[in-house]
Amino acid sequence: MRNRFYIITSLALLLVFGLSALGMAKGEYHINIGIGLNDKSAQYKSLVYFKELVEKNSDGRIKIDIYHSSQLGDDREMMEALQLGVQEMTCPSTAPIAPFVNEFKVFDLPFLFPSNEAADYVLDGPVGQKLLDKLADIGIIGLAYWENGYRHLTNSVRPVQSPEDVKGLKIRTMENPIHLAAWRELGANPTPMAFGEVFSAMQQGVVDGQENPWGTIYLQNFYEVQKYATDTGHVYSPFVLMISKKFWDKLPSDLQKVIKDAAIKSKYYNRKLNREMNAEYLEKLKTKMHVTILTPEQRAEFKKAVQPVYEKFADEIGRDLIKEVQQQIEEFQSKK
Ligand code: TK8
Repeated sequence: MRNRFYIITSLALLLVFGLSALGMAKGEYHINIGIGLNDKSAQYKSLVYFKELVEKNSDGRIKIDIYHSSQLGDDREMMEALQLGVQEMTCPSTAPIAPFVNEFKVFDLPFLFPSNEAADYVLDGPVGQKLLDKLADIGIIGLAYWENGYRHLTNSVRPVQSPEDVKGLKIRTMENPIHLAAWRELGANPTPMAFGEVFSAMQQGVVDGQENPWGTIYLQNFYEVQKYATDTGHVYSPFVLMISKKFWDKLPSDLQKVIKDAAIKSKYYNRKLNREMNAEYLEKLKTKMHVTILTPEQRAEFKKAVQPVYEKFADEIGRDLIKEVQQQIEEFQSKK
């Protein structure tokens, strides 16, 4: 009888200590981050940097696991999981955020930002912050703008030098009405699709082309199923590093600060790395694909062709918001 008592107590103690040791190893708080890109992307590498900062500065109280290549779902599904509190973090482009928070559509306007630096200025300024804050209404905390970058067209049919060449091409776009409208203005036949399906859709000929930054085109092996690329740079895609509000509200404020600080610090890391990688992979792609580099006059043709989109979506986005962003861009340009 006695023996049994001892055995049971020591087993119970073992279990309690064992679990708490496990708990310590795993951290008091556990964050799963999911993204669509693979583990070679600047985004993944920046998340590793973020994870290291958070784990170190929280003294191991927060433990982070990163899942790449849409293992946890596509951008829309992951945002829904954040709302429900069943996934803690993700980092989508602003385009798939727009169906959740309408104002984000402003960043989908083609040829809006004249440079990376102009984008930084607007995103890090009052308008950028105002939009991040709006995410709270849908149960998400926007931590920082990271960078996906300028998007460029690829296709498997022909070299593209003018809007004329785009006519009839079946182009995959992100799930966003402004992107669809812009490609329609160019005479393309656009189809919205989650990122995880893009490679096989191109491989099977369901679509002729897609558009993404150079790093993605190279690192996701898109060049294996796409012959032609053009540096259209038709839109700049910001990423938003975001966290579930349900999870956030449970965190003590010192740990919220650790996460917030790490998000900002890795934002600078991410932008620098992303710009270096996009430049490097453009050069690599030139050895794998037929790459057309547009003259400023040729790019202006594309810009002109998509202009109707601004007026068509002005009311939906909000004329004041568009004006505010444009004023910020002008402010940046005049400071240069
Ligand atoms: C990855 C996406 C991707 C985006 C797209 O989850 O869907 O084309 O550019 O990077 O956010």
